Amino acid sequence: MNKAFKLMEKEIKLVDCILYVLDSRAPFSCINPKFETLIGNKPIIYVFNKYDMADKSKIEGWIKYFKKDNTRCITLDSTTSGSAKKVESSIKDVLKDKIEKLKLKNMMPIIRSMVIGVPNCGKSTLINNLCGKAKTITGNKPGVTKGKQWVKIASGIELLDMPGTLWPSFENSIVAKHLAYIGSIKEEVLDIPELALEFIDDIKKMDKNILETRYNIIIDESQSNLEILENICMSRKYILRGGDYDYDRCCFAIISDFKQGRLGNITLESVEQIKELTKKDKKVI
Ligand SMILES: Nc1nc2c(ncn2[C@@H]2O[C@H](COP(=O)(O)OP(=O)(O)OP(=O)(O)O)[C@@H](O)[C@H]2O)c(=O)[nH]1
Ligand SMILES: [Mg+2]
Repeated sequence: MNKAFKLMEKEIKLVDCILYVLDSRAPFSCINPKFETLIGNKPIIYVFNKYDMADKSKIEGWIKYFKKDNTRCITLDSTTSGSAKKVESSIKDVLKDKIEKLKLKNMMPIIRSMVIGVPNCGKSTLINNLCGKAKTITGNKPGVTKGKQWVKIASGIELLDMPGTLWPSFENSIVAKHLAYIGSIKEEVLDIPELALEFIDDIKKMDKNILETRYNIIIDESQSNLEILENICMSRKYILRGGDYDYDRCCFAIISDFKQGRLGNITLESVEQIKELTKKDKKVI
């Protein structure tokens, strides 16, 4: 991801503002600590994308947390046609002084915005929504956009689609886990069975009802995560020919269910967890 970071460093000089796309299922984990110095004092618009898949009350808390003088926050479902109009208004509003100045000089105001965020958070989908056409390639896996791409939208705004950026090592293991759950990290480099057991543990602590409803199981306090996984195997009939549990299939199915939103509207992190999320425990995924 160093290449993408260098590209960003180079292109950022050309833009007037930043559209920082966050996945509303893990908005804090989508903030790259390395970006702060790079962005400097360019205005930032935080887009809480995939809002349709999120826990709205937790997002309310995050919006209060993120809102600073020079930042705006927008909630968005980029897959709904026309929904990104509010992003356009926000860009114009944040740069109204520049637009006014150019108009006074009888110049056509051109506004350039760079769209950044972790892989798979919906950057390209958001751009397509804004221009009303599939001008960029999208896909439900990380690393779809490989290089920069400028896209013009009707109202004099030019958007720069960028490859998703991750940081080479994660200083916080919760952040690393959350980015894996939301599909920002390539499955090939993950230990899915281990991740699925962690996921069961996290969701069980958040609200065990989510797992009980989806998989038609009952969870009691004394059960281990492995026992819960085995119950899901039984309930889903993920059983191998010899009668053993098909753990691998079940683990992939659970992670995929979350990624596809089949477990309901979930936001994995809340503002109250900020201490846990910022603690440096140096686990590298
Ligand atoms: N439900 C929902 N899905 C979304 C939303 N935005 C994007 N998606 C889906 O998320 C997946 C990733 O979207 P992309 O636009 O390719 O993501 P990206 O950030 O450009 O990804 P990279 O180019 O890999 O960094 C696609 O399957 C989109 O349909 C949203 O607001 N809601
Ligand atoms: Mg993309």
